[in-house]
Amino acid sequence: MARESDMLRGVAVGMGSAILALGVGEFLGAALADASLVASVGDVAVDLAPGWLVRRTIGILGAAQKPALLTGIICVAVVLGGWVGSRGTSGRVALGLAGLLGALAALRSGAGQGGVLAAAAAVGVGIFSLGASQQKADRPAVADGEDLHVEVGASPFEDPKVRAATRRRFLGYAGGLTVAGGALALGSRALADRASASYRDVVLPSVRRTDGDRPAPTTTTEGPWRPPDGLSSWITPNDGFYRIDTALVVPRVDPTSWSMRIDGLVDRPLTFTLDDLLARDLVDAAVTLSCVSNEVGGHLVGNAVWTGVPLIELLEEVGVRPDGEQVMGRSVDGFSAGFPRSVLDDARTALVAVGMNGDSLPFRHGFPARLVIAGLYGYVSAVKWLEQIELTPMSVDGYWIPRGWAKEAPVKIASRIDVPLRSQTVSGRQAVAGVAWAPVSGVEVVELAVDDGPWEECRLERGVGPGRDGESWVQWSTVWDPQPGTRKLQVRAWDRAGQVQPERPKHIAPDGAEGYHVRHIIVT
Ligand SMILES: Nc1nc2c(c(=O)[nH]1)N[C@H]1C(S)=C(S)[C@@H](COP(=O)(O)O)O[C@H]1N2
Ligand SMILES: [Mo]
Repeated sequence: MARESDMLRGVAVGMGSAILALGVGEFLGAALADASLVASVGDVAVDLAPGWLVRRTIGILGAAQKPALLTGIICVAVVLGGWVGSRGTSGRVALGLAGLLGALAALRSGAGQGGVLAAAAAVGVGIFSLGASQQKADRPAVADGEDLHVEVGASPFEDPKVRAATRRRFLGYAGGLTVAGGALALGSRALADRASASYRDVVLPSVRRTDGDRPAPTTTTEGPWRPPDGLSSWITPNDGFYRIDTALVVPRVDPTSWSMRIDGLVDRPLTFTLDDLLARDLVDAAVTLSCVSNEVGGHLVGNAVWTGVPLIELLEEVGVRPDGEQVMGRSVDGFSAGFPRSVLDDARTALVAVGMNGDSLPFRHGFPARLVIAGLYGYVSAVKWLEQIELTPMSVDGYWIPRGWAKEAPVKIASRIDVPLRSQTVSGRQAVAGVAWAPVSGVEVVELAVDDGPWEECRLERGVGPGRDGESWVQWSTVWDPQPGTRKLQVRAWDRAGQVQPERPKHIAPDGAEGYHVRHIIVT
């Protein structure tokens, strides 16, 4: 009898602890990283789910798919919490693992260290509240105003009055946890809403120009093309765009008081407010942004349509002096990145960007303004939460240079296999596909080799969007009729200057990874 109620108490407290942990995770996630742990886990679930299932559930559940998924995740977490509460140590291990999962999902969705911190705090609070209830369990409640009369040798819990009081106290405790968790979750929504209010006030003008040369989309002789399941979309959606920065807490800059100055080795230093920038003739351009830390086959790369003011126009207005050889961007959070001004001579896209894929910049990607320079790794160019552009001699170093990364960092030619998915078992005729980039000249050819056989040219889709053709990645695909066994797929790209992607594997440090992306696929 006591056993059974012990267990029920454990379940109730476990569930309450799970709700409190979720609330803490959501609140800190919103406060630190502008992210929701539950939503991050949902994204992972969607990514891991087979394409047909996702499409089917969208078909059945429609727009309710996302809320249904999120509700599902919360329910699973609460049930798991109940189970955890009914166990001792093994439950805590499970809780730790759940937290690790949340942290990984948060990292994957670009929540950064703030997301990991939120997940860790959630687990910590969960374990603490379970532990606190354990201590209570060791001390029975005293029934209202009465002394305890306990038979020697019997557990105090055997006394029905004590049992009732203890049960009440535990239910009260579990209820308290639930209320606290719910309040925190509501608080996290309020935080997110308050932030997005200032965000929504910033509206991009609807009329924009493109400076690019992207050719009109053509249909190849092979006919219209349907992207295979699992192939990265040509435009990376904002909430799926990788995030890399040193910020523990995502800066939430107030757009009404923000301004950016251009100074240093210039004739006329100038300051621009956000309204100043928005009132100008804005340009749209699709540009692929990559992190120098992107491993061969990695996902620290994405393609977006950036909206902004051409940097070159702003530099002309301030009048750069001849010794102003370096463009050094600085952020509100003390980050800096610089590149030679001569990089801009080839008329590549270089923007003080205020928009990303038609919206204002998301907080995580630099609201209200950032630099985007085609063909340069982010760490020497793509300053988010931009506050200053300083013209300096080359001797001044940005944030990552004294930390061992190369001073100059053009993006290297690279290609990636997206489908078949890693460790997928396949059979029969099917697509092999992926993305390749070689800014700013552009990808000329992508080739695939099976089992170290001959290199075969793949079909390219150059994407439909504004901007200069060479500055965005291309999607490549081919049809593969595999023989059973373990097969080795290898991809490489050539740029329009006739350079092939370097074959010899090279570490990301100091100036970016090299080597062919290889994927071993089991064919049945
Ligand atoms: N303020 C600030 N801007 C920054 C960084 C940073 O740490 N702080 N990291 C840079 C690096 S290393 C990269 S790869 C890009 C990533 O941009 P994203 O997070 O929008 O993908 O931002 C760049 N801009
Ligand atoms: Mo980076």
